[in-house]
Amino acid sequence: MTDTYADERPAASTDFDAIVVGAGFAGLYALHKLRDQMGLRVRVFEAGDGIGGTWYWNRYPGARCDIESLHYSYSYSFSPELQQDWEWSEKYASQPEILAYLSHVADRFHLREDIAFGTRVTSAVWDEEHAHWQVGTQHGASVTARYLISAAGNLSVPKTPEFDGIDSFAGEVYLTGTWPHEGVDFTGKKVAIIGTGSSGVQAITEIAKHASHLTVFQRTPNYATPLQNEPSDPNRVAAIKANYPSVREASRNTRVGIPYDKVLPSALAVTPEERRRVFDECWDEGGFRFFLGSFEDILVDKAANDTIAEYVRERIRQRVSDPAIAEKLTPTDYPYGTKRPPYETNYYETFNCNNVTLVDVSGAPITTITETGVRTTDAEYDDVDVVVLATGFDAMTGPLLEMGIVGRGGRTLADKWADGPHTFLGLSVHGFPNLFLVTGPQSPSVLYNMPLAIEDHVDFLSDAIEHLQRNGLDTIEPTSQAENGWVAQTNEIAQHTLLPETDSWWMGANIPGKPRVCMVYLGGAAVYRGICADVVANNYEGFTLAAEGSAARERASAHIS
Ligand code: N01
Repeated sequence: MTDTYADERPAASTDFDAIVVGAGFAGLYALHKLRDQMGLRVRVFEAGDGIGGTWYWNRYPGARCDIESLHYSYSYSFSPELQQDWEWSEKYASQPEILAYLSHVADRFHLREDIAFGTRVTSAVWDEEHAHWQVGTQHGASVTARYLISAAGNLSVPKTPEFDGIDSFAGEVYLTGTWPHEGVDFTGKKVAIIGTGSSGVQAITEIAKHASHLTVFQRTPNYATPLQNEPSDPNRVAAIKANYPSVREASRNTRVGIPYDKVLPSALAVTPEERRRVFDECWDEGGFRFFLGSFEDILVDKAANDTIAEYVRERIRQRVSDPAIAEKLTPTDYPYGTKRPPYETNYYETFNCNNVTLVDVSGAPITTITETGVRTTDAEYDDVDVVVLATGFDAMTGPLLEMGIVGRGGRTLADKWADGPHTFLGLSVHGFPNLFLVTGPQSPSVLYNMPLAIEDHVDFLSDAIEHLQRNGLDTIEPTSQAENGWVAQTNEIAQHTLLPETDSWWMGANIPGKPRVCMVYLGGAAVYRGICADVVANNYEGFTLAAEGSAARERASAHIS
């Protein structure tokens, strides 16, 4: 595939005003906002052959969102007409339905024409002299733009498998994060799946319905709780559509972008009966309500956490017939919610089926994918037709470090982030002017309803660009002082929670050798939005705004002559 934009280059000091990397939720909105509302010249580079980002790649069986599509609104809010027109068929949308929604958005706003598909960005170098980014792609093209916007997602680089021998396996191997578009027929096949995170839990339940045998390799049991999916209720749909602006406003003023209105202060301040009533209610409502809708202190007080953890354990034991299997499926050695909890539909019941075997590899790690199956340090599991890797992602920093970003003085982002991410507000980096990270590390991102988090960041960066243009400025860059303060604040907030205790991708601890540091700002979306608003109100406090590069020189020479 070749890039198609070479002959479109306008006669300007840069090829484009902005380059956006990625055409998922973030890239599509960034393109619409910058191009259609601000009149900028924008090019989107997308590695995939279609729009959708995470919903383009993750097509594994059972893939589905676990934030409610309508009520808590896993969708864009920027267009009231779009909100009214689109109909979600289920409480929690499936991957095909979300992809259809994004496809509708791309068509409705004529976005595809400015997206170069099948084009991965391989380098992005800040040109100090001209104050612009020089962006290279896998096809050898190189273009310039004043602004570089990463909309590359938080979970878009699959983790490199830690096992030897994958290439020698005689059967089929699939990664949940790069699933074949034509689908996979598991009928009558003997399947091995590795990983029991959100992807694994969803895939296991579906694959077990078709495979002749499914062997599940579990290293850490998860606290999976019911999704409670159901068809959309027309009365509820009508009520929300009649009140969309206030629903959105309420979402944005919460911790995670989901307006749970019944959260009580402490699990320890109520009677055991009341606590159980609350947990039962959250369980029955399902999804994130169980994780974040019960008591405020679940993620900060170990004793409070023990109460919900024990509740889930009890539920698991009730649902799994064989007590020995139930024991293996029950997490005991880390607090509830310190790994991102999966949501499920009949996951635990799947292990009551005769065609499903659970292998606990916590004490005997997988070493090799052999020609015929999976080898651990103490056993061999042969006669496998298909291996499915649901082993997760190099989250948050992975997609940014893959892009070959080089800032002022030739310093690479990889070098700057050698001990973990350093950002201001999770959307900008000192030494990397005019670079914006949509839902970057150290923003609320993955713990804030993503479409809303994305819209907030795109609105912030487009306002900043508008501010620069209005004031005849070329660059925006956080000061090192502001950045250091933000990193310290993010880490300090994390230390007040239970999250750092557990190995999770939130902590970078799922990748051997990756710096262990909290990747998410845990102060909550509402607080974070207030901080961003103050930064803007105080004339971009924490940022240096400057006139530099060719635009400044052109203005200066025009002035002299
Ligand atoms: O990845 P994960 P995921 N040997 O990292 C195991 C979002 N998401 O793709 O816990 C054996 O959670 C690993 O074991 P352990 C959501 O934010 C959302 O499932 O490291 N096992 C773990 O069990 C989610 O959190 C949705 O001990 C190995 C699993 O692989 C995020 O994406 C759906 C191993 C990886 O779990 C990532 O989820 C899907 C090894 N060497 C995903 N290496 C919804 O919206 C790894 N594992 C519903």
